[in-house]
Amino acid sequence: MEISFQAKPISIKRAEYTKLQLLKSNFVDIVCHSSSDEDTIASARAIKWFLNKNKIPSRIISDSAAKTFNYKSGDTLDISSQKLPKVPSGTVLCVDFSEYTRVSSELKKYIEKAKNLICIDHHNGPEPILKGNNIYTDLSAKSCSGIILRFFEALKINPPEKIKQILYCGMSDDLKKNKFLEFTDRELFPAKTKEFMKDKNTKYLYSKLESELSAKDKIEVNKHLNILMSLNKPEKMFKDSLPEKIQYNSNGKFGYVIIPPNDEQWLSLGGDNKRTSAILRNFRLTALKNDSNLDSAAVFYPNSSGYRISIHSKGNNVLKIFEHIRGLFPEFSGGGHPERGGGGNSSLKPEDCNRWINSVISGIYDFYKNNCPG
Ligand SMILES: [Mn+2]
Repeated sequence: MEISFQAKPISIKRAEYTKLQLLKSNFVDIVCHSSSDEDTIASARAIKWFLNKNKIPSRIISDSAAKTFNYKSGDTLDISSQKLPKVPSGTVLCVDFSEYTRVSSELKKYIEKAKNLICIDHHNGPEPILKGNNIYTDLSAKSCSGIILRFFEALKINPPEKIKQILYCGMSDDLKKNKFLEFTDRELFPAKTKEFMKDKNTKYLYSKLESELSAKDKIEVNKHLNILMSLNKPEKMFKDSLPEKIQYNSNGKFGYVIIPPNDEQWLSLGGDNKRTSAILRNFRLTALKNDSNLDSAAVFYPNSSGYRISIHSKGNNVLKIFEHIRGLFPEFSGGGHPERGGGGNSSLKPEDCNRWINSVISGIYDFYKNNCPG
């Protein structure tokens, strides 16, 4: 039997084996990874629909309150991992992850006790849960939703429109993260990148859903995913206010906005969440694009655990900047990639926040004084 479960067409034998594993269960716990995203939730919901059709009871489990992430969340999360019994009563199916590092230690203990365990995934990691026939990983797949769609295709199952719409959402969100799709504030629908066009399987699966869904269904999903195109009035006002608040260092290489700890506008938008962070990200990228002299753009903002900085750099200086701050201010914690990163302190006390902001800003000023004179 083939080992891998490809986002390319799946062999009927392979799909039938998975189906059998699922349908011989008296109950299925469908587990999503921590910080559940659209792809893991979509995969879980599609499998739950399939089990339900076959009269197998199941529930969806996650460490985090998935309802803040996921599309049409009403019936998403059946049980949080904190409320689980000690031992699973039936099969445990992990979707969109296959390593223990993706769940809490409580959920890990629960998964370990399963008598029958199955994983469907498109990631690879250092601490795999399973080896053998019950793990189906396809590293070529750009979303777990795509693998689920291939599973249905092999079994000649045509899911209802609602399930296809959910899979379209899961797939689109992962394609966005993989930079296969790009959402802008000019078009509701995402642009397909060169990488997308080169990937035959992704192209096939995405186009299949695109052609089978109504315009209304697709618009609904893209409005949900494209935050910048669906801002409400207060969010739009916040977005427009950011460029007016920008401050610069003396040579104009570094621009930043400070959102004070008790900023009313920020709090009325719900503080740090998926929507406000999309607005802040757009601000940084737009500032960099519109100002050729600017090398990095940052926002300082409060969240529930303390005070944070998020920064983008055109010259790929983020990690160098963080290293420089640490040289002057050893307790600074931050990381990420050369072009974007973040850091934070873990105190909400105003005096700690102010001291932290001042240290970070003076560290960055010092970096640009030394590295980009003029
Ligand atoms: Mn995924």
